[in-house]
Amino acid sequence: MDLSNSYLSGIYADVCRRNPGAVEFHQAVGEVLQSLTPVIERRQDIVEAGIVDRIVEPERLIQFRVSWVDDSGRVRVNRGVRVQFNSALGPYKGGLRFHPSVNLSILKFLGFEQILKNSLTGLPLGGAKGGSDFDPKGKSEGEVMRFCQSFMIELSKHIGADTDVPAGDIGVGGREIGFLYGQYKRLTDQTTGVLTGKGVSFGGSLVRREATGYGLCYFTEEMLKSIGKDFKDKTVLVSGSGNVALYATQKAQQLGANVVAMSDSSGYIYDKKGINLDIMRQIKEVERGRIVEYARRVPSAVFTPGCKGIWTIPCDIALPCATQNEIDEESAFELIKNGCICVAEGANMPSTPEAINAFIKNGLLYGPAKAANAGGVATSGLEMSQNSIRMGWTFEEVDKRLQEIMRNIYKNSYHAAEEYGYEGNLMIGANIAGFLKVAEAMLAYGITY
Ligand code: NDP
Ligand code: 2IT
Repeated sequence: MDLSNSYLSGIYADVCRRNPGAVEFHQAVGEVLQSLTPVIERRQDIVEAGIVDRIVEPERLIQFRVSWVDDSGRVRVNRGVRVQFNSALGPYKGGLRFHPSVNLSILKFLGFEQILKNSLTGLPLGGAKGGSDFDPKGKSEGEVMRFCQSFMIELSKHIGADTDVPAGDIGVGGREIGFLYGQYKRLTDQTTGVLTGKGVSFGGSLVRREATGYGLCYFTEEMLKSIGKDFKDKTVLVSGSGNVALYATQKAQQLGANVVAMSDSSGYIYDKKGINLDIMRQIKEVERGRIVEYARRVPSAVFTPGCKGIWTIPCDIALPCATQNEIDEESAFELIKNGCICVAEGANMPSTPEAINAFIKNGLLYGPAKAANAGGVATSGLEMSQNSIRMGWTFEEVDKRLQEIMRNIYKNSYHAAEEYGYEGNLMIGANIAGFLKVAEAMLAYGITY
């Protein structure tokens, strides 16, 4: 990590020392610290109050054992974690990830980015993340339910509608939120909106399911508008085929784009004619199947094993919506070589630092995750508001608010970059705009915090 400011490089060194081996966390912190260089040069008050020193250390980290019994009667043990990173702006807020790769480094990087993302939404939300190394793949419905119930027995002691409000992420969708919420309700006798992403019949918000993908496209529209372009007739690649990817595809198609490829962890499909989203949703949402199945059902589609190859397909716009570091420098150069003009991140930290550098140096529009994918958590914030007033808004009402929020995030990120001398660099702008709001709150609270 090349940090020219000695104060910031000292903080980075401390983070590395204190979190040995946490490479994803180091990566996320390094990017933000680099972006904050011009702020630190102007704001002695932020330096003196140790705001940056404090923001990189989680306020609280809870780790617990999750025991459950599989269908064959065997006792299984997983690890559960909640990283309550920062509550300066509101209750801790952020998703739960269930995936075998989950570890403290990944949850800290996600929790850390969530602080700034949630700040960008303009809603009163702190930052958190949690999850487990439990792998829902190949598990029966009963096993997933028993795992979720056991997970919530411990998590319920640490969350609450005004203290910490979890939601979904990789491996945690509507089904898991239902099991988790049902168990919380049973344990506490509370029907407050302690989780978001709930089913609409029990307090969920319309548009929450679609929100991350839709919000990503609304943000991308703003980026394209800045160079006089839009989605119409553009060729788009969407990696992943989970919640974010499916609804990014839906909105991009509604806006006139031709989405030609999607993927999962086994490989990608290329369908020149454009993805048939009904078939894809049937395979992914209903059958929970593998993406190769799409190529079996759609004659114009070709399946290729391995996920990286998706970035070699010529496109105008790339929307990575699967997982961290899925676009490395080599893939970035493939995209650039093939004429891609815009990369907007639906997943969290999907581009490596080298890939981001390549995008920016080559003049692509680059929409960083914490701005571009904030529509999901923003709509979670709207779900919390609806729960508090005991009312539900219409689809159109929530969608309109989501669009406004995404436009504001674009505007604020753009202006922050401009103000600090990096016009057009949305990564620096989003990091600065997100940080400053949290910093002002922490300055006001004093130092015991
Ligand atoms: P889902 O579990 O619904 O889908 C995840 C998709 O990404 C699947 O297609 C999955 O393939 C693929 N994937 C997951 N891990 C890997 C991996 N290690 N290598 C390759 N492919 C992988 O999750 P979401 O759609 O909710 O999340 C996708 C991304 O978006 C994540 O980065 C998440 O943090 C981010 N995000 C999610 C939000 C939300 O509201 N859900 C909000 C903001 C960001 P397979 O099925 O084969 O594992
Ligand atoms: O990464 C994210 O922003 C999410 N997984 C959504 C978090 C939320 O609380 O809705």
